[in-house]
Amino acid sequence: MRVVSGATRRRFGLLMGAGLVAPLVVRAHDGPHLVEAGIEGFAFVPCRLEIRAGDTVRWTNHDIAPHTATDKAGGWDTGRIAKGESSDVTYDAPGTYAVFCRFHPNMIAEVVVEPA
Ligand SMILES: [Cu+2]
Repeated sequence: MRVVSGATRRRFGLLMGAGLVAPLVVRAHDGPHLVEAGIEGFAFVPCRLEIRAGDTVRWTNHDIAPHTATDKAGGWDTGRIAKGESSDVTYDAPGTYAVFCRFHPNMIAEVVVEPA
């Protein structure tokens, strides 16, 4: 898994102002995508992502507290994501990943990676 930490999420205010929330992703086979996933109110929003192999998820923390998005099986980890920052993870291997926050283990989500 490729991880790029610390990318600043400059459009955060704009997107929140427009009231946009990262949707559940359902789409056809049309190449790799960048999928937005939020962390807010000590929760992953949405708490379930359905993507294709090769897609990248941009995990963005909208909380004041730092969070992580971490594979329960240990395969990948965003590392610490500060307020307003993002970490990109590219998912190459199909499978279902149980996700939690290392700082707040009660925060859980699921990433389902379908074959490309
Ligand atoms: Cu957390």
